[in-house]
Formats: sequence, C-alpha cells, structure tokens
Amino acid sequence: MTSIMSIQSSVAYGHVGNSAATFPLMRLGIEVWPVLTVHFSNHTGYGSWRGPLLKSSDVAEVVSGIDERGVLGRCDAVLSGYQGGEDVGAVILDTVKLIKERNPAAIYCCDPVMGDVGRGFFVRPGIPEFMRDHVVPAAQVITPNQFELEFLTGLQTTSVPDVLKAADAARAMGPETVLVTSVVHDAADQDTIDMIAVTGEGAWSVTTPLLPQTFTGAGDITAAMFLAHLLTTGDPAAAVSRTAAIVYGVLKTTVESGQGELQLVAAQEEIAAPSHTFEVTRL
Ligand code: PXL
Repeated sequence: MTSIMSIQSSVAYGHVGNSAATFPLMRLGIEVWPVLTVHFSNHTGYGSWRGPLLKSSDVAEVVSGIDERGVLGRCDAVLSGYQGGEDVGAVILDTVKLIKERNPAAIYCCDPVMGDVGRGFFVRPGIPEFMRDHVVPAAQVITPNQFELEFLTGLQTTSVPDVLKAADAARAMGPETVLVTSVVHDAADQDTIDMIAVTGEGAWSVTTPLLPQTFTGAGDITAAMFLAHLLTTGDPAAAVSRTAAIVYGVLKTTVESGQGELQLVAAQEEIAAPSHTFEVTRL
C-alpha cells in the first residue's frame, strides 16, 4: 500500500491543505498520515479565521510518535504544503531526513505554498525565503504555481519557453521534477490554463478550460494528485494528464454547485475515475 505523510494545514470548514489532500488521496486508495501545521476554522482567504498555529515542537512530537510505532520505513513520500509558523519548515526538513534514514527510497514533494497571482504573498514573513533557500533544495518534486516559480527563481515567465527556463532553474536548485500549476502564457487561448511537468527526461503540458471562478485549495489537491500518480505510475506524463483530469472534474463540479469551497465529496467519482481526459503534449 502506498503511504504518504502529508504535513499541511487543516481547516474544520472547507478544503485547503490537508483538508484538501487527505480525502482525495484516500479515495485513490493511498494510506495518508496527516500531520497538521495549523488547525484553523477556515482558510485565510476569508480574511478572518480562528484556531491555533501548531508549535513546531508539537509538529515534531507527532512525527516522533509515529517513528516510535516503527512504521516510518513504510512511508513512500512526504508531502508538505502550507506551513503556518515560520519555524515549521525546519521540522519538515528534519522529518524528511528521518524518513529517508528509515526508507532510503522515500521521496519528498514540496508544494511551496506562499502566494498566487491575484493575491500576492499570503504566508508569514520569512517563509518564502526559507522555502527557497532551504526547503526546495531538499525536495525531489516541487509543485509551484507560476507566481511561486517566479519568486523561487527570480525569473519572469510570460511564454512557455520562459516557464521551461524557470523550471530548469528550479531543478538546478535540487528537485528532479517540477510541476508548474496554473500556467498562463502569451500563446495560450484566453479561456484555457496549462499545467506543465518538467523532469530531466523532458517536459509535458496539459491544457484545460479556464473555469469562471477562483478556487482556494486547488493547488493543494493538485500537488497531492500529482505525487500520488507519480508514485503509482512512475510516469510524469501520465501523472500530469491524470492530475489535470481530476482537478478539472473537481473544479467543474464546484462551479456547478454554486459553492465557494471545493466540492470534494460531491466530486469523489471525478477523483477515482475522471469523466474528462486531456491530451498531453510533449514540449
Ligand atoms: O491553499 C493554500 C492554503 C492552505 N492552508 C491554509 C490557507 C491556504 C490559502 O489560503 O489559508 C490555512
């Protein structure tokens, strides 16, 4: 059974962070070990929220407790997203190191959550720099959106060649695989959005229709689905195509529901067996 330790935020209402990643991973048949970095009422995009940021020492305690069960050798990957406190990054790095000691084949997938095109940075000061300088270099897979890719590399991306150049610059920082989400470029149709996966073997893109709504948590489910399919297929082209199909299915269901939060439960069949498939183009 594929097992993923997912170190992310949790919200009681709605779906971001672990609350966007856990159920879809389970629906795919993956064993998930959610480790929480915050326990908020709702995501921060509402402008107000309540509930604690977990202390980094509490996050470390939860990981130690799992280690005491003797099971970390069965962990195939660590997935991290929204960090909460600025010192949680160091705990994530220690956890990745420990899991790799217990299972040298384990990989680390970092979703470098820090901001988005319309919203700017939405994490605490210091996190973007720590992510760039310490966390991303320790990851085998990263899943930045275009805004995050530009911050990580210091490169502007307006065309597909720009995105490929920036993804290669990100790969030069350490990760073997870069999935760039929510790519908008100058040669695209206005009503589409791309996802581009870049590895040492090549680059692949998938284009999906742009939906008339913005979604918080879409990046979180995207990272989880890409990691899951990369682990189970070993094929980045298949993983990006399946991920795009699942995310499109979930977002379309959400638009049709008239709700603001991702409709993960209503769209669960789209996670297991997406109704749309999208062609992958080798770049
Ligand atoms: O989707 C990223 C995310 C994760 N976790 C929390 C958030 C957000 C974005 O707003 O608020 C708590």
